[in-house]
Amino acid sequence: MINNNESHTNNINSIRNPNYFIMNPYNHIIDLPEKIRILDTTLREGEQAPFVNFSVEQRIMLARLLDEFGVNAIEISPIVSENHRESTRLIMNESLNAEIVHHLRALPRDIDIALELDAESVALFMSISDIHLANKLRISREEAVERIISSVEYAKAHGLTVRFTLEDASRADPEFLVHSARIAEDTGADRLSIPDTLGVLRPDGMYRMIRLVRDAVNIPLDVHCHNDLGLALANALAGIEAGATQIHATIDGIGERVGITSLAEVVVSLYQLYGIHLDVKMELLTRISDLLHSFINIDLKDFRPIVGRNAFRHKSGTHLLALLNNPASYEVIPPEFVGNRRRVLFGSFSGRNGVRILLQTLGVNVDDERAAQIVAYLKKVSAGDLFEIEYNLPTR
Ligand code: HCA
Ligand code: CU
Repeated sequence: MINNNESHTNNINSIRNPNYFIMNPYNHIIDLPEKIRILDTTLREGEQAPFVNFSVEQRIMLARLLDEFGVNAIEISPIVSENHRESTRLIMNESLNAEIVHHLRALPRDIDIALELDAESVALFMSISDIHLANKLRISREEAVERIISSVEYAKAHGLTVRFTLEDASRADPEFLVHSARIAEDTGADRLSIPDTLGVLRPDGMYRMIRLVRDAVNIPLDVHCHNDLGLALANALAGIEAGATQIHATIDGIGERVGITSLAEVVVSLYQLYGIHLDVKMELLTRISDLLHSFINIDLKDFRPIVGRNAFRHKSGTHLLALLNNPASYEVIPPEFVGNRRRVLFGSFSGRNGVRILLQTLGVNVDDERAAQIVAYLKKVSAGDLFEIEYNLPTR
């Protein structure tokens, strides 16, 4: 039976039945990092989920409850809109115990937004896979390396704690992954996130990827696992076994397409399958999930991998541009392969390019300037996701 003499496990102390909390003999004990941290990204990744849009008050309520639960970090993106900036400012005023991580593109102008908010901790993200470099960022590997250096230098020069996210790491050339990780470390990054952005890894693949980076750098690593094939929890656990020390999760696993590792599933699995005592109030988990669902009206069937509506539903504008160039940029398999459909949401997350391209498919041509005005308006009124368009890419 797992030792349960810690104060936060009161709810477990009250469960006297000895048949619970037994270490299964097939789950042999593994040497795990001493301190595993949980980063909740419901307010960032979660809000990238189709038809999930929070108000300022709702973001604050979620942050408070997640903090009371005991997550180590709460990630939020102040760059999305004025309204997100205000939410970030108010959440920072709450003096929570959790580290508040500002999620930004690896660009000085995004870092400036965080600095204006007196951020202490930032996460800079930039793709490093060739498919994303070519279709999303349209830069070379050399330019990507320069961006890592200039953004990390800029953030460090302003005294920030810096995580660098090597987006789409799992589809990047392993040598370039290692090179990028070393560059980020040498420039001063404090930790790295090594995400499986499209959910393409098996657990043993995740294990090898994390091992590879861990053997190359000394700074701590985060795992961020997408659920496109239903492996987000398994892959996060494999990443921890390989030496990562921080897991990204969201309430009920909501996120881009079908989402990422679920907070409740991962913290209970760490306890039940590994005997890891996190300093968290497990008894709040159901309330946390209920709070989320009182704010949004989503059908969790939509979040089923492969067959759910969200499996090929795209929300963010930058993803759309990459999709148009090459749909494999943000799809693990083509929707037709499983009889599903590609859908793109029109709304305040669409961005200038997204708005322009989507209106074009409806026969409305707007130039860049007009598209920018529309986006500014959609953000100002917090329009959220307004409608979706079935989006069949031109055959090439
Ligand atoms: C995205 C980016 C990201 C970033 C993860 C991280 C991913 O798709 O919008 O910062 O650790 O999955 O790569 O969510
Ligand atoms: Cu993600």
